[in-house]
Amino acid sequence: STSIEPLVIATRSQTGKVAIMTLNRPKALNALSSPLFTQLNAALESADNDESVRAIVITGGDKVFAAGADIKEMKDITFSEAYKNNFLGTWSKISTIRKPIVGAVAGYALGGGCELALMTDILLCTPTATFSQPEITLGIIPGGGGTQRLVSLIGKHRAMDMVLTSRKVPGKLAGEWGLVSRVVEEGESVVAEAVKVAETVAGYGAIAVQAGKEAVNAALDLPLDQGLRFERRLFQTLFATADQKEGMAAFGEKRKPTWGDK
Ligand code: CO8
Repeated sequence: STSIEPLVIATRSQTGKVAIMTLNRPKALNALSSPLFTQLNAALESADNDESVRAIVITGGDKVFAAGADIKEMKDITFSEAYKNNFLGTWSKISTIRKPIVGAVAGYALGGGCELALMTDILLCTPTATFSQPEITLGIIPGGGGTQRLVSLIGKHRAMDMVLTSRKVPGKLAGEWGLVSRVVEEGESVVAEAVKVAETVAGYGAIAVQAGKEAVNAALDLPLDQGLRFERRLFQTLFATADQKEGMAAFGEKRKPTWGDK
């Protein structure tokens, strides 16, 4: 067939509330090429702007997440090209998405693959997944936020161990370290579990979900006093929403709330 396979397959969960994005370069272990990221960014942007989507899952499927940036594409890039074209500059678009993103990692999450996983909001993996930053073995360092995000997640010494020795961290250990939110049972589909988690979030009011994501992310940027003030202001703001009135009324009336996202 001459049809061109998409590098990112966008589907929906059964309820239609969760947009599922599956990296699709199986022959290259989902190596993250520029065209792949262009497609991922476009899919993310369209999901973020689509009212029917309430949560997003990013996965490579139940075999491999991503074996890193595409080394074959990168190997001959010069400094001037990288600088002029802002190489990797657009790869962090995912961190500007307002809707919650659940990552599902099975198999390799290496280099940029590990960093892409770290950019999600809730992260699930299998016990035998492999997280690693092997950039040092290629004469480079992580370029997609790995050095910064790992420190806040697992602390300086473990981050240094990963970045400077290319240590492979199995999913089970990643769970113990707090690199991921949840480790699924051996044999369970991490994609199916991630969709379940995304459906849970998708069942809540979209405004409170967006505010929760925004507030938690602020903790990474702000000193504690400013972060607390930001959280309190957002919290107070939610009393202007119909969803707050509905949520609390439903509690009193012992019924399920109906969110209007208003
Ligand atoms: N880039 C390009 N091609 C790749 C990559 C990659 N990162 N990883 C695997 N492939 C290709 C292989 O070349 C091979 O292709 P071919 O059949 O044409 O030779 C195919 O995928 C299958 O791979 P292997 O035959 O090597 O499979 P194995 O099971 O023997 O080994 C490994 C699997 C261990 C994962 C091995 O492929 C490997 O070490 N890959 C490279 C891992 C790596 O170093 N990743 C880091 C890349 S640098 C990086 O990510 C910089 C981050 C930049 C920031 C990104 C922001 C989000």
